[in-house]
Amino acid sequence: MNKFQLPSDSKLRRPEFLFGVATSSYQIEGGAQLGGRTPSIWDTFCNKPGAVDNADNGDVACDHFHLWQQDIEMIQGLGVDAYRLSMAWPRIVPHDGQVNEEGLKFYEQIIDECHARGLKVFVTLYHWDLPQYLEDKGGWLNRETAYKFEYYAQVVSEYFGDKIDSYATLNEPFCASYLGYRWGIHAPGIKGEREGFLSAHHLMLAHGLAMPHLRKNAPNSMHGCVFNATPAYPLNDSDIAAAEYSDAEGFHWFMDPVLKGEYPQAVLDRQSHNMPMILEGDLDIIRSDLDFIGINFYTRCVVRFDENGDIQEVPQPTNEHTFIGWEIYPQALTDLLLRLNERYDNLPPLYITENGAAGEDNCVNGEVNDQQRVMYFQTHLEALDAAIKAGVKVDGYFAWSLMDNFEWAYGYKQRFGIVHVDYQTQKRTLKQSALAYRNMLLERREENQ
Ligand code: IFM
Repeated sequence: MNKFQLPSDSKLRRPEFLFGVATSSYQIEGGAQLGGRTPSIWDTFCNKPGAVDNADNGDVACDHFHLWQQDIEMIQGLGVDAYRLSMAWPRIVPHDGQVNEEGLKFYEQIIDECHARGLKVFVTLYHWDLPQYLEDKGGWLNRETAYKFEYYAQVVSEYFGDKIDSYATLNEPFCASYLGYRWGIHAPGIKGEREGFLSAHHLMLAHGLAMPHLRKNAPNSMHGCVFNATPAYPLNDSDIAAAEYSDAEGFHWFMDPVLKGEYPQAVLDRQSHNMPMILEGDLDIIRSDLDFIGINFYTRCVVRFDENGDIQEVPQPTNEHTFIGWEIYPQALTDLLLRLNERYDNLPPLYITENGAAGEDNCVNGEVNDQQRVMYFQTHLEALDAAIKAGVKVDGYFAWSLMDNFEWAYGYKQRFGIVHVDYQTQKRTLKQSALAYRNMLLERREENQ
């Protein structure tokens, strides 16, 4: 298939529906010691023996630090409407309280180039590269970090204002807290149940503290927050409560305080011994009216209660999986969006800010035949369309990722790009999925002209 097919009545054909591609700073930039940037927790984590597959790191990554211009030209060539990127906090505030003009300028040239090429710019302020100097003082376990983030958000929004079309405070606070501070598989590599929930609360507090600055400094931009959700399904009828709880801890825990001003009771009860100190007024800060919510969706999970009453994930080996081991189950995207729509009365418009598949892609004679990814996108676009037709307001979709990049603890082996990167030469090659995306978008553009 050399083009994603959208049926004639597809809601994704509307000209106002936005298509894009997404990346994040640490995963693509490289230039780790250039332009005044100081280390982030990921630079430190990558140096820990055994932390990252193959001892890979983001020192060079896709060398976007030098190749940004050609990369933006390539993005424009895909026919997308928008580019979602993140800013590296330690490039902008490399030392406590000290702003790096060069870091701001680095992103300014990228934003200007995108605009000159007709691309909207969606910026995420925090995609996990916390400055190491803050981790040295406790990182997200220290309440102060939330106020440091407020300062950083203020600096960025004062400088760029409405020039950034869309601001997201955080990307996937689930990963930043649970993977980083609860299970220790992401930076900074801390393991502790209490630490997981404490860091989560401070991240959400950081979101809430940043919001008024974003509103004030960029009154015409959109403001939101991005959550990942892996919806749970019960293995048997007796496991329905297990699936409900899995969702509660997995994503209601992050979305409820923002949209409802409260944490889900089921988690407060089950994890009462691990609960953080929630100060009076914190939930008023976190609760915020958003212009959009970003949803990152990749897969689902099937769960059951084990003999101890603990929730256990049950692999589904008969279904197809991507190279990273995630089940392909597009129906879960439709189900998730419908469930969110039902749960929150005040749900703002949604964007699918990430969706994609990992492969072990090889470039052979200048071609990358990533058929599984092509099918993945095709079926997920259909699942998204079904949710929109059933009444969920979704305004855009971003493919994860523009190009192969540093996939955190998996290093460079897991390739999520629609564009292949040869890390020896930094050559970019459009995979079949990129061509299918481009052909669909060009056709849609012609139709809408
Ligand atoms: O690569 C990551 C991204 O940084 C955050 N969301 C999930 C992606 C795939 O694991």
